Amino acid sequence: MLVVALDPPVREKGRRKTSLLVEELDKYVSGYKIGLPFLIKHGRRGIRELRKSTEKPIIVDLKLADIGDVMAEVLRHLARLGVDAVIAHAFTGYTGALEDLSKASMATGVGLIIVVSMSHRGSEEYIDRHVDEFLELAARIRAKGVVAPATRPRVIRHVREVLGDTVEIYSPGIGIQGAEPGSALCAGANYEIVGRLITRSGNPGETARAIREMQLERWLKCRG
Ligand code: O7E
Repeated sequence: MLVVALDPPVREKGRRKTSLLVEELDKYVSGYKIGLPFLIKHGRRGIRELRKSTEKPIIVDLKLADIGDVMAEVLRHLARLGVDAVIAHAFTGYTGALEDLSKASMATGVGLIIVVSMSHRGSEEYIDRHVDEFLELAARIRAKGVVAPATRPRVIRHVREVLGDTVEIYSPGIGIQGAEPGSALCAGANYEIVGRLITRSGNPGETARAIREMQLERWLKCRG
């Protein structure tokens, strides 16, 4: 239900702190998402340390958008580091891009999560006009999940309607970006991705616990 985005916390100093943070968070979360800020700061060693610190899924958010061979190579590297899933854009299309990524995913066991809409306002200017095409692509390559914004629950509802229960929905935009914990789950998401609300808080473990409680409360209310 709760995936923590480990973009470098403001107060974090050095690698060791990631494992301490994970120790605090682990019992409340379903997994971790790391992206370019984490990778630039901590590199492969950081991924290895994170892998050692938790058995929960690790999602690497590279928002891949390249030719197929390059993306497949990236996936093979990530598989060796024990990563569970990677995030890719859909606009590259199938032939020569997502097709190869999908084959690499099946060969390595690293799942694919495809961006079909984003949480910022500018997503409406371009990305959102193609949601249905992106959903078709996600189904075609047997993606494990898609990204849809907590900031626009109607998009989540649409995605759930089109894809049914076959694909997981990951929703960022909770907290600092304005959406309330539990709101994306009520719209049909499986996971809410939360970053700064947790990583910038004085007590990340307690904040994660409180967010889980808010998620559950809201979920119970919206399910009647
Ligand atoms: O606003 P925060 O601090 O809770 O962080 C949100 C995280 O979700 C951050 O890591 C950012 O990269 C990611 N994100 C969005 O904020 N909006 C999007 O549309 C997509 C993502 C994202 O993670 O995409 C892959 C899931």
